[in-house]
Amino acid sequence: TDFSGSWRMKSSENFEELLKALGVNVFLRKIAVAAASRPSVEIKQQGETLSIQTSTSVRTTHVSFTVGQIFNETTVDGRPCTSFPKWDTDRKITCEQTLLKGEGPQTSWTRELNDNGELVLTMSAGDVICTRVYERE
Ligand code: R12
Repeated sequence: TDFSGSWRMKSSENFEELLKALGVNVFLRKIAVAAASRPSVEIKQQGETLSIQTSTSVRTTHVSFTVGQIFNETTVDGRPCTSFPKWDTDRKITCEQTLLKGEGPQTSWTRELNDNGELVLTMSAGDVICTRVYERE
């Protein structure tokens, strides 16, 4: 599996509900939802190591990790966490997050290359699941 490439989002479900579940206030939610409607995602993969840059007008994140190894990132609402990415199948990575401090719902994400060559990102907070589908640019 090679996630490498430039990706454009084609659909998003439940992103605002996800932020709500994380306790993000309505003001920041509206700004985040607007910004996150047109993200640009750049992935570089070499073997089991991925580098993912996600850019929006209000926030750009960059993570680099090796599947099977714990790394530091932030939750989608910006709280520092440790993350443990694993292969779920040979085309899907599941990553459980643990907050460094404070309380909050359990969060995780998954990234999968589906049969149509699309990248499917899910982000969960408690029982709320946001699904975002990307196609190659
Ligand atoms: C908060 C502050 C900001 C945001 C939130 C809380 C905005 C977050 C954004 C996230 C985008 C995620 C994407 C994910 C993906 C684009 C814009 C929520 C700036 O306190 O598709 O991979 C300051």
